[in-house]
Amino acid sequence: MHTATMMDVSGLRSRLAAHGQEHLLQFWDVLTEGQKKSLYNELNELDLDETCGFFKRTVASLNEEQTKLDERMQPIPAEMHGSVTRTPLEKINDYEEAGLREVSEGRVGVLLLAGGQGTRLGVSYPKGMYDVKLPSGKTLYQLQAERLRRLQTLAEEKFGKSGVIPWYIMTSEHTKEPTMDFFARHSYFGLEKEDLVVFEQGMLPCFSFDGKIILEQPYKLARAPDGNGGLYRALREKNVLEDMERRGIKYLHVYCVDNILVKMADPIFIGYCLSKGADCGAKVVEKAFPTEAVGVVCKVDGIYQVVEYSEITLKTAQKRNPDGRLTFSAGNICNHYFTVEFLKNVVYDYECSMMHHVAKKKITMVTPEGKVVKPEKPNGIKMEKFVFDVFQFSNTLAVWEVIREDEFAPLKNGDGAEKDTPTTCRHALFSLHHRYLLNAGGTLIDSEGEPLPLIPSPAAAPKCPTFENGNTDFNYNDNQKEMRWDECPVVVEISPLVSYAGEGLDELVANKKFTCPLQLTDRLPKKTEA
Ligand code: UD2
Repeated sequence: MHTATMMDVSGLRSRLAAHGQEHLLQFWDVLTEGQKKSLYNELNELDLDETCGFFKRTVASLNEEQTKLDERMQPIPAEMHGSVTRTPLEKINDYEEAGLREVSEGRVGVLLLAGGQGTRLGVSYPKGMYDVKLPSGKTLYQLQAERLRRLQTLAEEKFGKSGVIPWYIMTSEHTKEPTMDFFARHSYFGLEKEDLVVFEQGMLPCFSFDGKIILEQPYKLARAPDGNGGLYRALREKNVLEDMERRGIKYLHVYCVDNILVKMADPIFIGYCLSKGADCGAKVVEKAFPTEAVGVVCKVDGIYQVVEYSEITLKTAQKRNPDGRLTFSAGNICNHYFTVEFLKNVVYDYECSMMHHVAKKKITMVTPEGKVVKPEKPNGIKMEKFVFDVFQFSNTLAVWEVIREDEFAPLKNGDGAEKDTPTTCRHALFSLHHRYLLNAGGTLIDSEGEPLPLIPSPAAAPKCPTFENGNTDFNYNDNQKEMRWDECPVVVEISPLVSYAGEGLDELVANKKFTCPLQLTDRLPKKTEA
């Protein structure tokens, strides 16, 4: 009773009506007092001008842009971007050294985009907590934390100075608490608690196609995170840039959570961007096929930009050069470099002018009869900004092409899907670590003592163990289970605490033979044969 009298419902009703949103109070009379209070507060705090303005602007741009965009797109010329495969090793070493120097000086930070809802993977917890069933049972968050620790050590060993790489983690309403609890439960995986800065991005109401905000419950709006480009607003509103400045951070590696091979604060990428005097950078891989779900780095009206896979037409995605290669082949892998100076400009001067993109989604909603339904086809839109949309404000964008097998294996779908699953991620990591082992002079052998080929044929397939519930007992026979050859050709896992990217393995593995499964932890491996 008391609460209801405090609420100016008729004032709220007329403000909603002025924006065509009066339906949001359609269940008012049947709500409990608690529900009324909750809905009233939610609506009262909503900036209706801004939110409805976003919707109008987003939809208007959608109607005019689509076909025209295709005509305005141009590929980036090959000579305009660097590539691991076209750069001499000495040069790559120079880049790496420059990057490591910055790490040792404490001028490099990493920022993880972890506010997504992971709908495709179908888990209710943050993706970073996912265990892809490596022999060690390590989650994506743990792998990332350990790569940071190792990189700090490498920089210190090289330059005699220990710089800390602070880890900024952007979460959202759904992912913040579980992420923080997870790290606390695991003692921050050996990192210092104060070097982890977890902050939350904004949420926006979802709209029906005709511009009505959707109710998820009779007393609650349907809301979704405002896209990974919500980063810029969050950096401002949560004072994150101040934290970076206080720590003396000048360069930031921004990446998405689900790439099991991600090279945290990759010193080569940082060194390359530094050498170009870039304010922004993007890592790319050559697109595998026209409809691969990666954006393409290109020029639009002469300005560097990423055109997202959801916004490129099939015709343009399929376009080929005379040599048969895809015209738009620079596939974005959501690994970006920014100078903090550039971010300051974006956050304070340009963020407001960045447009939202439309994602048509199935949004849980309440019917006029008050029934909560999960629609079977898209019934509304989520508005999202994209992290790479700031490239348009860059003076110098550096594009660095890397080898897919070394650096890109995202976890998007559950097992059973065709690609980007826990199995493909595991496989990619084993395969990379097998190459690290070979490069360091080690050999993997089968039960007959024959070397395992790098790319095994069905006939050469070993029987592979599975690792349930983080089981780290490597009794091969006990765990043995037949799997398809291409699911599990080799099982080699090298702890990031032992090696960040293949370095430092010689003394452990040179001239030695190993059988699968092999796990190199910070201790000497168990299965060694002279
Ligand atoms: C992203 C890239 C795409 C390609 C692909 C490679 C964008 C917009 N698209 O597409 O071009 O590089 O990755 O894997 O970057 N996230 C948030 N807040 C949100 C939404 C997402 O933090 O509101 C995070 C999410 O947790 C993830 C990252 O952004 O770490 C990318 O999100 P996604 O997996 O939904 O992106 P995807 O695969 O559509």
